[in-house]
Order: sequence, then structure tokens, then C-alpha cells
Amino acid sequence: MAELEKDCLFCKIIRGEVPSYTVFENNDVKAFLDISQVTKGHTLIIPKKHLVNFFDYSQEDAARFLQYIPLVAQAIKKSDPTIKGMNVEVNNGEIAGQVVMHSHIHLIPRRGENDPIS
Ligand code: D5M
Repeated sequence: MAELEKDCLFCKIIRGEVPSYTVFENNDVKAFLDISQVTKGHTLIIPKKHLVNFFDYSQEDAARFLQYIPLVAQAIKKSDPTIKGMNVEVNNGEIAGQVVMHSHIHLIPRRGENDPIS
């Protein structure tokens, strides 16, 4: 996969060199459970192309990769009737809280007052 980087953690997850729990996968994106579950089902969607964050996206990248956000959000919601809403969050750049420098979108299910953590 020419579009991936050797030492990037999320590229390693895409290549299967680092284990992950896959929620959804196709040729363009992979969605997997976040290792630090803010709420149960907290999922990350990543492009299968090493893009650092949204500042790195062309319009073509945006069209190709971001189209899957609603699809994965709907699938997660459908899988658990207790999910009432979902935060969709992106940290772009270190100053904005980005820790892993491979673009990712957080999907954080919300169930209300009794939100179970992990
Ligand atoms: O979020 C980076 C996110 O990446 C953070 O919520 C933890 C998650 N993370 C880190 N390592 C792993 C592995 N190995 N599997 C799954 N999730 C992981 P950011 O927006 O950059 O602050």
C-alpha cells in the first residue's frame, strides 16, 4: 500500500501490524474501536491514505473519505438501541489536541445520564 507510512501507528493498524477491533472496513477507510473509550462504542474512522489531518486533504480526498462518516455513525447507532446521539469530533493539529498524526474522526456514542464507560 503505497499511500501508507512505515512508522505511523494508524498505518500499522491498517496493515494489521498493530491489532485493532474493526467496526467497518473497505478499500478507502477503516473504522475501529478507540483504545481509550470515552463511551462504549467510541470509534475512529481513518482514511487508508496517510493524511495527517484535514489541512492535508484535497477536495478529492474529502469526497473520497469523509462520505463514510454518516454511514458508520448510522451503523453504530443501529447496533445499539440505547444510543441516543453521537459526538463527531476531529482534533486538527497538536494545538487542537491531535495526538496521533494520521487523520481520524472520533464517533462517540451518547446514551444520556447513564452513559456506560467502556
Ligand atoms: O486521538 C487519538 C486517539 O487514538 C485517542 O483517543 C486514543 C486512540 N488510540 C491511540 N492508540 C490506539 C490504538 N493502538 N488503537 C486504537 N486507538 C488508539 P486524538 O484526536 O489524536 O487526540
